[in-house]
Amino acid sequence: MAHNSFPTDHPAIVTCGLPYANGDLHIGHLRTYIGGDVIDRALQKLGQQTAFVSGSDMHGTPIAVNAREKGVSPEKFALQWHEKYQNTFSRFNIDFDNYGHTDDETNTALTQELVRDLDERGHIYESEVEVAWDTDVDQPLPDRYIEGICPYCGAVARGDECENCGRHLEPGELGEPRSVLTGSPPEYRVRQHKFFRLSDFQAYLQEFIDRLEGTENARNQPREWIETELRDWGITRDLEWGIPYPKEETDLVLYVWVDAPIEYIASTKQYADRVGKDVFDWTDVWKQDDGEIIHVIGRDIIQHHTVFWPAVLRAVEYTEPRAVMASGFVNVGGKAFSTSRDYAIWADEYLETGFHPDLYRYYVTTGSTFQQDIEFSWERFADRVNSELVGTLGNFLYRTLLFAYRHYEGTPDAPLSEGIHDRIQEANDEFVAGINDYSIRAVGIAALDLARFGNRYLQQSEPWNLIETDPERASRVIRDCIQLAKAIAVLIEPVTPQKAAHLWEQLSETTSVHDISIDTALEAPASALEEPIPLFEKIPDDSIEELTEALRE
Ligand code: B3M
Ligand code: ZN
Repeated sequence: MAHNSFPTDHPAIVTCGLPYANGDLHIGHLRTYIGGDVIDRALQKLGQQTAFVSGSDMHGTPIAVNAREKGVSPEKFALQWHEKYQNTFSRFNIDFDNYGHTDDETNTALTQELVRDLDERGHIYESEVEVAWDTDVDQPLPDRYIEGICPYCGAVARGDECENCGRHLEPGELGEPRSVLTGSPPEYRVRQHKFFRLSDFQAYLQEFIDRLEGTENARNQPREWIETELRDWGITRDLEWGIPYPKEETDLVLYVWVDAPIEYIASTKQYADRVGKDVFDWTDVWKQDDGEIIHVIGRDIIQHHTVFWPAVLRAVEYTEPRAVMASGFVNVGGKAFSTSRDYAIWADEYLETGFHPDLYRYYVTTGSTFQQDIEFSWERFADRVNSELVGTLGNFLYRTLLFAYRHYEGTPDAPLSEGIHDRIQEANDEFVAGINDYSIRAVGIAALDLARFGNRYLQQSEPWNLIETDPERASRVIRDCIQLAKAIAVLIEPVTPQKAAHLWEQLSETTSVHDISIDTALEAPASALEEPIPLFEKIPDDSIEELTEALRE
């Protein structure tokens, strides 16, 4: 089943991996959310109906562990972070249509409904497992309560997941286990737990992975896991914090990775309830044979989104994901950010520098392909802002608008040159092709290349001389450049939405640059223009030195 190109007739849904409501977000985390926001905005520019949803991940042992350390309830602890995230996302212009959380009523009810459904359809069985127990404090040690050696790669890992090799781990798989509460080796006790028959879905998953779109890593990495034996998936935990298993026979809660992705559906439902079924029908996305679900995630959670999750969706007869876009990490000085060593640039810290959020959006979107890791340094940031945004984009726009304002008080009355029309059409085509390839980088590059082209065109045509020697030709060149400026605003909007809106205003456009389609890039510009102001400012060297110093470990 090959998918139709975007835009399609179905509504699409773009989701972002749910952040654990567990601590501050750094600019590395933001990469996934910016990526989701860019692809969502870009799809809309193609005329695709979309909803962009996510939510906070409130459950799981890390939150239970940290809340306990702070002496507050997990609920209160997680809700505080949830509120903080909403604020951070909006300050970075990450514009979700709905941002819920996994502990809210919609998700709790839907999760229980789907698990009951799985149970009734025979996809769940009960089995005895040996659960690690800390005898010093007399409590079970699920997931992150325990640390040990990953059986696949030998690195130190926590109970349910190895950060080093990205594998999901089942309880009991860790070598040399230790309790994170007391450091003691655990005792193992036999408990009854629920398992999802993942192994039944092997053949399905092998086909699914071949038709999955998105970034290559999301298709290639799981192949090995799907080809070899698929172990059934333990879906309950001995915890108090979580969504209760929906049958009274047990007091277990669901493993956090069961209810977390269901929030994608719950969040869509909340959005649909708010705007009304005639505007957005959530079942058109989630209960269709062929739907447009695009998951944007970090590369460390590929297995959950390409193995467990599609199997669950299949089991309850919901729509399978069309695409998974898995982002690389953001490294500083060649090293990953580390929350525990406070080695990170926090989202708040970035905002406190006074740099516009769109600058970072641009940096992280266009600096590498989405799936590659990207290196961040303040020097490199300043270099790219100064050369690409100030030197190329800002320079072209300011020169054009100032010339137009001074000599014509607006767009000169002249026809658009055919060559320029074609060049803009080419940029539009690159944008469309980029999106169909899930390349958000291509979107930013299409706009920047247009500015490069514009600068060359100005340089070669020299309208400042033509205005004396060939005024007709001069007006034509400036008319062309205003069209290029308009096209740049349209194309760059997904990447730098606020800056694009400022540019749109300077072009005296009265619509919203967010709502219009890419065809607008070729529509006639407004005739009267105000005096322009530069869109981007050069970052001085000394501010960068200070920031770099502050980041040293
Ligand atoms: N809460 C965060 C992570 O592991 C996790 C994602 C859930 S997405 C359904 O990166
Ligand atoms: Zn490992």
